[in-house]
Amino acid sequence: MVNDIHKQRNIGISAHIDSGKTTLTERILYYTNKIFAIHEVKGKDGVGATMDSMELERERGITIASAATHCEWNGHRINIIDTPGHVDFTIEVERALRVMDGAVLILCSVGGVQSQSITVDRQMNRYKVPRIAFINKCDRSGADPYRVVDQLRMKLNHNAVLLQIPIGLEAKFHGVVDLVSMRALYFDGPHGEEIRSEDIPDHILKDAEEKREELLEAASMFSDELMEAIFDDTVNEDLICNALRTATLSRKLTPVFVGSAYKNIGVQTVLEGVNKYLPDPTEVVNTALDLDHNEDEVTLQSDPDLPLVALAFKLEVTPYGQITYLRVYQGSMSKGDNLTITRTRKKLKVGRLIRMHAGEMEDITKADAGDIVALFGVECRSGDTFTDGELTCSMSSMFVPEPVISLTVKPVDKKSQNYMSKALNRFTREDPTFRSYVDEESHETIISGMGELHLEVYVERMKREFNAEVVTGIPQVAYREAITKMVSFDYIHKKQTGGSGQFGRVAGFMEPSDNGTYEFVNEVKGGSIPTEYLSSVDKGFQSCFTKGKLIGFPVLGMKITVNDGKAHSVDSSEKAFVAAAIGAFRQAYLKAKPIILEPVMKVNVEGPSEFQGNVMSSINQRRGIITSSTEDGVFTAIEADVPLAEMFGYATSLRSLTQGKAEFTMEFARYAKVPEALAEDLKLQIREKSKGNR
Ligand SMILES: Nc1nc2c(ncn2[C@@H]2O[C@H](COP(=O)(O)OP(=O)(O)OP(=O)(O)O)[C@@H](O)[C@H]2O)c(=O)[nH]1
Ligand SMILES: [Mg+2]
Repeated sequence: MVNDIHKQRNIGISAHIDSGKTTLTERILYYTNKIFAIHEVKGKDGVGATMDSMELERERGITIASAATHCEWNGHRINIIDTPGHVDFTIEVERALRVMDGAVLILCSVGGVQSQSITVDRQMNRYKVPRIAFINKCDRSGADPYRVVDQLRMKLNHNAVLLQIPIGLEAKFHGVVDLVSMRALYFDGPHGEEIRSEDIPDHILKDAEEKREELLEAASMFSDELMEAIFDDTVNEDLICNALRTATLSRKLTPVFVGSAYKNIGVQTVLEGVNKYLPDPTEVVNTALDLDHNEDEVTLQSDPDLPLVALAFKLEVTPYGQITYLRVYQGSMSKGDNLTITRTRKKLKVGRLIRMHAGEMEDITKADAGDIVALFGVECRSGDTFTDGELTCSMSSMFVPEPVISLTVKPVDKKSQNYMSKALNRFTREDPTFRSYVDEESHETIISGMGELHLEVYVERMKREFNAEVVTGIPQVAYREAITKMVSFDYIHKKQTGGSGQFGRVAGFMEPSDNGTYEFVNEVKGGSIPTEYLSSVDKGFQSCFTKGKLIGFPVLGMKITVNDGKAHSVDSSEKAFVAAAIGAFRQAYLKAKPIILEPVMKVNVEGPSEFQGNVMSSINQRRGIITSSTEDGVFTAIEADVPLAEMFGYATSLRSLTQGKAEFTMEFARYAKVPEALAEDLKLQIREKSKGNR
């Protein structure tokens, strides 16, 4: 096992759906001797790819949950997370990128930069992840990696530079020219495991030289040494690699590789690229908040001898215990160590420390800074920070998108009821974008998530993994409420008849928030509300957000300022101030002119240009606004913002409008006000429904 931290890589593999992430990972595992046979996603042998270990993933041929594995290549140890491409499972990409040091962005040589490539790229930017790009599927008809490089530049604003050019394309694609070594590489043997290096064939020598010039010019911007060597004609491979490494780490250049994972062409060179150009853990800045010192930001060092700081970024609840995926940022942890969870200050012992290989666990005894491992059998939440008790610090959390769609689920009998609650308990713990609650009025269980597929997968898993037979309702839009006016409140909660009484007065004002998040401002002077009760006031207000008074949907953030109040020396309590805040909220909320907000989706439709008119009118009919449309003579890509409420059943109508030749993807863009006329209808509908439930 390699122990040198400079030879450690943590990489995420992310991209648009179906671009070949799992297929690429399967090859990587094969070439690094982690697995001894290659199985295809949806392959004829019916086994399925290693990383798609869930039954449902194998059946559908899509990745649903991200999976971690590790391998060794050329003296480097590489931890890999293969993520799903479908937007409904975007949280899986989010948490992988949160903890990875580098990433491989895969693109399809035919589809190019697609809507989800843009989303994934944005996520990589959010966590400042340096990446290399791999243009896959060069064997497909219509493959044009050069066009994809242009799109990387134009659409994603990358300084994308080809490190390779393809030898042949489509059915004739059979190797790559490495522009750094100026050698032609072919991948022989039954699975491309034997690399044959030859002189560049004459017919592409000129192209290769031209592209190498471009590569040298781009790389030399990051190295004076290389620049000089170019003038003196003393360029060597090391100089180029060093310059490219500096450039990639600073995220100012994206090296581009080409190949075909399926046809086993070029995969090893991507692995080589991971080693050469992506950062080791010491080359990435990671910070935590020091709770002992005013939440000051401290930079963590990938040093195993310093106090431990680790982040739980994903968990899986199994019947035998919880698997908690951890990234160790500083220090080290060993089997038998005592750890502290910063949030709860709870202590726990490391029973089993493991390394994950898709669905399998391998026991280990120690993990050092820079590594990605898992704990088995401890209880914690996703996003928790672990320390060895020496530091009290917390790592910043990751971005969690709000659910946009909900569904009622009804168990068919008592037994299923039991199983269903077990399943929901597990899913909601594992996936922060999946929520479930019981509606107080209708007593129905409602699940909500990121899209139809997201909910469908969980309903299916309830049946398969938990034996819970459920009947589902029609998907509903997850509306939100938000106030639009500033209003003041002044409320006294008083119960002073008999026994110990309750007393609390809360005064202040509520106003719309600028950024949609909740903010609680304390401007109480002279202790009119004693400090110890302020958190109860805050808690009381927050408890009102789960169900707004307008249509009963959650309230989006607002700013609440409390500037006055009153307490009673005997009758005031935390409970009394929670109640006072709830009273104050009720007093002011409807006066603050709440409106209904609906999720608006970014919709992307791609298909043959002959159907452009049909597609556009289908979007217009759905209250959509077309934001861009690009056409290359054959294919048209249309981007639009469309309210989710109008998108149910769109797959079916698009199919019939375009003879099944167009595809669409959508993801949440923002909340927007529901037009007045529709809002009235909605209020009526919801009122009718709740009457029916009584
Ligand atoms: N022709 C061709 N097909 C490929 C290539 N790589 C992958 N595929 C096929 O593309 C399909 C999708 O591949 P996956 O590896 O599942 O793609 P993915 O990116 O993991 O998909 P999700 O995880 O669902 O987002 C499968 O049928 C693969 O066999 C390639 O290089 N060439
Ligand atoms: Mg996959």
